[in-house]
Amino acid sequence: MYRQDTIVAISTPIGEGAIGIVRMSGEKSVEIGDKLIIFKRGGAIREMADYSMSYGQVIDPFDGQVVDEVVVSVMRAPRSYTREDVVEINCHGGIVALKRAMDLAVQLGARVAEPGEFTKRAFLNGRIDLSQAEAVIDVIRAKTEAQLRAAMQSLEGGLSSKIRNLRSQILEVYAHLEVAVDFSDEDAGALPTQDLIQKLGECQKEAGKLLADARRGKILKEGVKVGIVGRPNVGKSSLLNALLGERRAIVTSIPGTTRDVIEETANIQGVPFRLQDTAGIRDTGHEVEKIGVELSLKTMEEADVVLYVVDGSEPLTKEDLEIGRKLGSKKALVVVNKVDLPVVAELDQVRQVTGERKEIRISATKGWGLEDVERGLVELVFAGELRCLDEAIMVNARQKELLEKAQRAIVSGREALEAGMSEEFAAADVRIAYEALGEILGEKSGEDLLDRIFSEFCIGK
Ligand SMILES: Nc1nc2c(ncn2[C@@H]2O[C@H](COP(=O)(O)OP(=O)(O)OP(=O)(O)O)[C@@H](O)[C@H]2O)c(=O)[nH]1
Ligand SMILES: [Mg+2]
Repeated sequence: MYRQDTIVAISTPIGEGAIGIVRMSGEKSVEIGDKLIIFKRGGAIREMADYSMSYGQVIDPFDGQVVDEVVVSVMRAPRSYTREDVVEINCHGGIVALKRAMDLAVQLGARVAEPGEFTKRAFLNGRIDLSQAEAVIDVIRAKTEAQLRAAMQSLEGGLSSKIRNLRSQILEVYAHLEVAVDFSDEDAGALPTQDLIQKLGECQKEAGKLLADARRGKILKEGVKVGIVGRPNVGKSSLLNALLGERRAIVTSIPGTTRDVIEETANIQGVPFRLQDTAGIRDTGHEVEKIGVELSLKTMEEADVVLYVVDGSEPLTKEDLEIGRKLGSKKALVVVNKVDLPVVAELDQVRQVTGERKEIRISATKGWGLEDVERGLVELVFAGELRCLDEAIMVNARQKELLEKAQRAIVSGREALEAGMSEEFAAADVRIAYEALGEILGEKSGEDLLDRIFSEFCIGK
């Protein structure tokens, strides 16, 4: 259960830095801080105003040695991250001083915090709900601005308020259904079944929209896997480098240069595209290259989108066409490279295997056509709905499962009513939906669930 003890952690990354922060939260943090820190101008943390800072030294109270020069701030309950008394000690960012300050706080009665325990306390003390607490991880891990925006929306309660709205609509339906069950013969003010069916239809739509926004959030978070494939020497690695704007992969005129899959993320219109350069696909007796080719085929299979690269400056080979055929039903762009040289490849034959897929002519070395490739990728993945990315929400696996459960229960409740079954059945379904949404907000969450969620956090958060 929730412990009232005082926790301490180094809240900044471990390593050299300009400053490093030791953070304490709990009833005794001011008292412990006062035993640990001496201010140059006298005074003590207990005398400091809320949200103010003071300059002092961390002194080892057991041997009187100066540990570090520090700036201390204090935020008292309930106006703090955890809603408890919080003391933050800004040390010089060296690991030895930070560790020593933390160890001393422990010797004076604090306990080393578990990962995410500060945020867990913020949740347990009612400052944020569970979906907001979970958003903190997404904010920390955001790799692009669009990701950050979506995560911040959840942190600020965007997801919670949508869930709460949906939940209150569901509650209304539930109340009417219960009235109908309890007072079946009288007119007790329950809405007609037809109205309830309609209301559940609206809830279903709302849940569907949340799930669609969540799918976009997932793309923002995990990125789009793009497999760059083709036969050896067509310029796959050159294309990777050109899209990244740096020399990441080795490029040579020797076919079979790339052996391993090289993945780098490019930020295209705010969306992370995980570009995967692969070994050129061909029949080969060379053992290392053979493994590379197997990896290429696997990458192609697992990609969300494929960039199928051919060399426009040379006649096609049977490998080119074989790879084209392997695209199957994959989303892909046909990239004709090396168009700075005369185009001699029989592109008609390519089109026969690639069908309707868009063809883009580029020169990876001259940087021609790269924007077309980027635009093509975005169009292929979002089919013109990139605008909707602003409405993307970050939903983790746990939240998604619960949303889907609620959605299923709403559908089943509506169907029960439509089939003319007794209101009891619909009421049971609607109740399941209501509870599933409550779980997203963290109502009635058991200790193991909380442990699992917060253990993903970094220490000191
Ligand atoms: N003229 C011209 N040459 C290019 C272009 N793109 C790549 N090349 C050259 O083609 C050769 C092969 O390029 P890579 O990028 O290594 O080709 P790859 O497809 O990664 O080859 P593997 O790793 O062997 O499968 C190099 O000599 C590049 O300089 C281009 O747009 N124009
Ligand atoms: Mg290569």
